[in-house]
Amino acid sequence: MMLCAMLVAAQIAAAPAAAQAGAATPARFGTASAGRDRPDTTPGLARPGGLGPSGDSTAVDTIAGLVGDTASLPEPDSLFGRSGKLRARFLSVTRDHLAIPIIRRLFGDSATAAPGIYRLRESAIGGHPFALITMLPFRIKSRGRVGDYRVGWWPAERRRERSDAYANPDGFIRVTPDNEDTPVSEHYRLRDFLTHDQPNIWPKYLVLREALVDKLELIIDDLAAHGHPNARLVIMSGFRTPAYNALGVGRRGGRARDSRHQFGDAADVYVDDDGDGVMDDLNGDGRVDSRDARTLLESVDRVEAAHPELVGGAGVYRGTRAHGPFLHVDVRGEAVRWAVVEPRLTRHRSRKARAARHGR
Ligand SMILES: [Ca+2]
Ligand SMILES: [Ca+2]
Repeated sequence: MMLCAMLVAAQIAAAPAAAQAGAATPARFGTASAGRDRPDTTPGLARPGGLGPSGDSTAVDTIAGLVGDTASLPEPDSLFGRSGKLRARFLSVTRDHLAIPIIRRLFGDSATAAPGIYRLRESAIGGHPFALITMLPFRIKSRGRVGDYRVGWWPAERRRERSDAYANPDGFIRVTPDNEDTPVSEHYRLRDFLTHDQPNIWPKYLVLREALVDKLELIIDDLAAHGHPNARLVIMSGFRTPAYNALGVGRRGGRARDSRHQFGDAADVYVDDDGDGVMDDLNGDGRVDSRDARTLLESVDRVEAAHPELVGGAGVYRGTRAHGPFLHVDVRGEAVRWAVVEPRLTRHRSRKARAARHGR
């Protein structure tokens, strides 16, 4: 049976040569010390949910070299991630997914030629939508902006990076009103991870790592296996541009200067099945507090035990007037835990947080 060879190639930005030149630094993971990441409580909550119709509908293009047969389909993990629920792969010149034979076969070398979103028809592969998203190279940013969108400066642009995990991102995903509903996984779309600022500036630019998306899907799976089927895991804050993150750095804002949110591999999340905008009573004790975020943390612990390559930070946060309790989760490459919880738990938290800061 022949694979459907039609792709919708849309939102192709001009700068193909730049996409190939490749000045971006690969995000390698080594040691990293702990850092606290505080929430982004800006209104405009991004939520997973029903995926809207495709916003990309401009050019329909047939790219040579896409025709194959179903016998050549990959092992599920190679395309859909460890969760089996990824619906997009991000391509940069430093993370060459075209090295994966099936991606080269499906999308062809052309996908590296121009940043954009290359979509397979849903019937093409396992009945799922799937897209290859080619990023703009990091070096396209100029004077703290990409186009009209203000991003600021990443830590490694200003000073020596504390570790490889804090190198500059690979590149940017260009997000427009027409493509923001592009699924990146079964439960999440590009828009769910956008920084909550500059509402009238388009395109926006997004830094996002597949490993984070994969981990969030695995957490949803784990919750299902532990009494919380179809959990609605809401992203309160995903990617934060350094410019936006800087607004909350320090004691008052509580954000970490080197926050993982700037690297597209962190999200502040909570489960909100009842849709009231705050964490549900996950542990069933009749109250909504940081213990419910701890229940979510137990899920993260199990996911990391099963998938050590997805380890990262996890921080429990109590609710405030501005937001309910939530869990910070990231994939920084080193398991780190901290908590900012109710007063009666503070002493315990402080000890753990100190230990985490010292890399224990
Ligand atoms: Ca709720
Ligand atoms: Ca509870």
